[in-house]
Amino acid sequence: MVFYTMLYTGYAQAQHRVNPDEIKEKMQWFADGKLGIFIHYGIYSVKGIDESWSFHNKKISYPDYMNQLKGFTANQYKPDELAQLIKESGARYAVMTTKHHDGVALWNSKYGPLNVVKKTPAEKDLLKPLYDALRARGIKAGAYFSLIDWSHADYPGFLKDSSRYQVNAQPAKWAKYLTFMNGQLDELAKQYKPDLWWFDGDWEHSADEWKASAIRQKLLSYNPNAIINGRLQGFGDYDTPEQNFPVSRPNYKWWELCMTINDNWGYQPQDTNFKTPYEIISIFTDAVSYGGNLLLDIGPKGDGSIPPQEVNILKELGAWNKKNGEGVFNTVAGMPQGHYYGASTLSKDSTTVYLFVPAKTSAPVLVKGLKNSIKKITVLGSETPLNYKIVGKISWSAVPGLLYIPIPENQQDKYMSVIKIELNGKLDLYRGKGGFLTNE
Ligand code: FHN
Repeated sequence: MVFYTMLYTGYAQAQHRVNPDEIKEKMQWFADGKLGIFIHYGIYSVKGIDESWSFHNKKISYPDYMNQLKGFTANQYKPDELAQLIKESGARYAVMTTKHHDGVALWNSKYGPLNVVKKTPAEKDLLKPLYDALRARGIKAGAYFSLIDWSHADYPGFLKDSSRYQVNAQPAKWAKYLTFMNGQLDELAKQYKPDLWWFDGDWEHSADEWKASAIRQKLLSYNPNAIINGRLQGFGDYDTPEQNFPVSRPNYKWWELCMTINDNWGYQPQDTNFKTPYEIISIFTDAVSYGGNLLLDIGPKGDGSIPPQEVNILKELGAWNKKNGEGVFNTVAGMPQGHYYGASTLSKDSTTVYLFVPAKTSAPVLVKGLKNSIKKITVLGSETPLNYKIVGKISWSAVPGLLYIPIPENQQDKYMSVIKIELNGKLDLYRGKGGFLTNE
């Protein structure tokens, strides 16, 4: 189970400094894309221990942690197959760890010796072939980058109960670290041109200390359309709840839930607590119904191969997306709570509602407060129109009746059926309290 001894400090809840109106065009592919695959790959998968945190939290000594460099072969790392699997899952983007808090870069950085090309038997750049393979398949390429670098001598943080120095006491040392870190960001920007930057670890310092605004400006000067996640002390483009599913709709316009496929980010052989395809599909559709994305994490083994359970889940998710993707990709958030007890989405022109119905539903599905007349109702994957019934409509009242839709067993999906309700006109909902003579 992922457990961070170090609690996030007061720096964690930075206010958004970016005006949504100014970024909405570049955010469109992200808003439409809905599903990303997160890849936590690093030397921590050699022993199968917590990424970076294991030495930080003193579960293992720093030298023992770094000994994993010697066993990191990546000899089964097959970027083309990985990109193909990501394509098959239906994901529209992928985010690869370029460097975690342990400071081990997955490319041949000229800033410092700590990278897999110089220090491991893998001796190769792990980013370029993956990004090429993703882009060849039309998948956007994202770079996870830890602002924290617990290995770097000029970085203050190291072990959970020790720090090398205080930033305000040694500003020149901190400036040296920022030069190093920005040098690596320049390398990544120039060599790999990420479509999305996924920062992590901003909680250890303030926006001023990181010079977060300058980082944002710099990255946008390389690529004005690059998207920056919300872990840059307020200078990012979208919110990133982690593991915890929001129960009410997040306020910010764009958001993405990042979540492990089992209980850990990186590969850990003892962790077989995989989420089932149904659980993942229901979490995914719930996120989309709230106007968000899912960034589903996988953890390759030390040799780079993907654990078979993860391959299976991505394939099942992909098969579901292939049949039901119309209700998810390129849609917008669904009806407000109260109209349907489940996840829903809308077509962008809001003339179609999609309802997500868990498998093996025997009772008819109920929709409340739908004022529109209905053109047609189908289950995705079938052309046969469904019968439906409007119950309790009072002829002289403006309040709509209840819509009941039975779903024949032979049309139900094995995980989650998607009911497509085509409306006459744009969705029009009754939001009142059941007033007798009025519309309220
Ligand atoms: O500390 C990391 C953790 O190891 C993992 O990388 C996750 C992914 O979002 N981010 C950090 C904690 O928020």
